[in-house]
Amino acid sequence: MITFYNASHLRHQGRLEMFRGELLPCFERADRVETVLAELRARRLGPIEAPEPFDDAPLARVHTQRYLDFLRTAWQEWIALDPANAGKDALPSFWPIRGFRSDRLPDNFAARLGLFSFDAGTPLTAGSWAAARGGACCALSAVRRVLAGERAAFALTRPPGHHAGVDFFGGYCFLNNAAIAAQALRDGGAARVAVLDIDYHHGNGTQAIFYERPDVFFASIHGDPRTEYPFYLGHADERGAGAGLGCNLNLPLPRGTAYPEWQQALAQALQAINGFCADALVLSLGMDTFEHDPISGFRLKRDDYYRIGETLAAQGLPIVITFEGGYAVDELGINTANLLQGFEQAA
Ligand code: OKP
Ligand code: ZN
Repeated sequence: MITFYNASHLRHQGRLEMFRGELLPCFERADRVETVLAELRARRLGPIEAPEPFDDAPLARVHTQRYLDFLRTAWQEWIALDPANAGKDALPSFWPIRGFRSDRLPDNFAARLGLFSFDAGTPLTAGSWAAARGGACCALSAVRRVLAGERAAFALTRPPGHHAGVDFFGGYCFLNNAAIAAQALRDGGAARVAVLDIDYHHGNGTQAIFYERPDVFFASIHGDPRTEYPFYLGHADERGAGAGLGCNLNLPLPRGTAYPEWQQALAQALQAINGFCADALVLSLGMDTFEHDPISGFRLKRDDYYRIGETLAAQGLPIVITFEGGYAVDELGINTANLLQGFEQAA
């Protein structure tokens, strides 16, 4: 399988994230992607290429121009507040919750930072825009290959994307790579596209982007939002709205779920995707379902990932894979390569 990797991900290295009243070192670290890259190379799982360049147009198919402009200029504005900010990351601490106005852009940068975000766990750094953009270019390059007839392509992206919405960042995500890929597949001729999200955390951004769309099906298997991040979306009764009613499937599972129950949810999601008659699949590949993930609660084991890869290959659709979460860095490369190898051997 071809992998797209962009070294500019190294420019996004958040320092601290807010958790329960203290600032902790970021879980979303650059070595996550480096360990996956090393394992793919060691197993010779296929060519590794740099992404092709793309302009902002395919990003603006998913995100608002106002949000993209904010991301592009955010760092300059952050250091303009105070030159000493160059040594710190920007973390929001104000948000326009119910009853506040979000139609007016505040002049104050800290107020704008909160307007375009939903948590204090996603530091914006000097290189965040470059890194996120490079990741989106990996996803778009993978789409281009699949549209040209390749069965599968892997975008080894970080920061991840599935929590980012039309105009907000959060959950370590800035640009929604899976949504950008799904939209690019649509724009490239695929009439119906399914997004399958198997990250431990619900892909609230992707769901919201396509919630009223009949042409993009979203299915997600994740920790139950009653107890798990992102808390405010991802319940089983969210089935789509308007023309998109019936095109959203959430399969929340309790903390502690192991592979036998998890794979039943996978079979259910794939059955729904079959019923939708998708022409192409985007896989939001979060690897934080692993039993030793430090921030998640499922109990998948390393060999389970071979089986997942085989199951996805048996499904038969062309597939664009975007990398999402996964924080057990020591095993992350092995687990990810297991899934891709399982796919390749069954494809
Ligand atoms: C991003 B992705 C950890 C708290 C968790 C945010 C989790 C974001 C997950 N101390 N906070 O879906 O893997
Ligand atoms: Zn996750």
